Parts: sequence; structure tokens; C-alpha cells
Amino acid sequence: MAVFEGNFTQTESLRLAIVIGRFNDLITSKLLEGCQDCLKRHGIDPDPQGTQVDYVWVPGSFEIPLVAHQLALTRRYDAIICLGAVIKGQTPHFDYVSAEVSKGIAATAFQTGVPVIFGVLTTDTMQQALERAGIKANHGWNYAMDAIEMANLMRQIKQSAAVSHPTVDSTAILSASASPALTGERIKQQPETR
Ligand code: INI
Repeated sequence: MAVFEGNFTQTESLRLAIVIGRFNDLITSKLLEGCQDCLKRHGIDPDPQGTQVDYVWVPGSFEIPLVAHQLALTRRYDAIICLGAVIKGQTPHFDYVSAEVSKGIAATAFQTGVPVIFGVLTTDTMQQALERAGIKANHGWNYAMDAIEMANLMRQIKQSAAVSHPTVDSTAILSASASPALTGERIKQQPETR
């Protein structure tokens, strides 16, 4: 049997997408800087004109899962990093937005087989968010590390599946869980049972 572990060295052929919420962009732009710094120092060219990283800006965290899902379905990316900042206010908005973005990101990864990194800060105060976006540490850096590790890990698993079952398309294995609706196929109309 085997042990699989993602590494941080084979990065030259990785392709990533980063989805960033504009809401609280004081925080999200700092997370993005941390993320890009980490990618660069691990051999990934973060230049949007280059071949390795695409960027997509969305209005707020609530919109992140839809866009991450669409990107994952293109099969162009080894991992997708989602950056957002949901800061608790005096309204229930925080709870709705944070619940939907976390569920949506997890569902995207499960349904497509593409690693989708949950880089959405959920904090009680702006001060706490600032501390996680550069004042004390920059979590953007960690999200980039997680993306590199997961991208490499998934590649290893796919390669191993291709070696042990050469007749089976490993991409098909990983995408088999995607629902027909999400892969663009039409669901066959079921006959009425009433
Ligand atoms: N979006 C965020 O990214 N963070 C927040 O803290 C936030 N709050 O609290 O309102 C927020 N709201 C906007 C939301 O993500 C959507 O963009 C908006 O509701 C339109 O769908």
C-alpha cells in the first residue's frame, strides 16, 4: 500500500484560480497579497498575464461558491482559492453569508473533485480580521500553501489510479461525483408517479 502526501516543490505546471470578494476589500486585498507572496516564493508565477494563475473578483462572499463552481467545471485548475471576509455586524446577515459560503465551497469541492480552499475569514470584529490579514499573520499565505499541497496531493492520487487501473480515466473517477446538472448535462425527466 502507499502513503500519499502533497509536496510544495512541484509547482511549475500547477494552474490555480483565485476568487476574491470585494466586500471588506481592505481585508481581502491583504489576503490576496499574502497568497501571491506565498505562490511566488514556491515557484508559481502570480502574474495575471502569465499562464499559472487566474483571478476572479466577485461582489461579496455570498457570490464566491457560484463562481468557484463554474471555474472548477472548466477542469482548467488544479486548485481554487476562495478569499473573503465576513465580519459580524448587528444584523443576521453575517450568519446567512458565512453559512452559505462555507457550505457552497465544500459542496463545490465534493461535487467536482477539484480542491477548493476555504480562505474566507469569519470574525466578530474588523480588528480580528485585520490581525489575520497581515497585522499579526497573513492567513492568505496559509491558504496558498493549502492550495499547493492539495493540488499536488490530488495529482498523486490521480496518477496512482492511472497506474493501478490504466484502463480507467482517473479524471472520470474524480468527476464522477459531479451531478449532471452541475456538469451541464440534462437530467432525464422522470415519469410522474402520482
Ligand atoms: N459579504 C462579505 O463578503 N462579507 C460580509 O461581511 C458581508 N456582510 O456582512 O454583509 C457581505 N455581504 C454581501 C454578500 O456577500 C453579497 O455580496 C450580497 O448579499 C449580494 O448577494
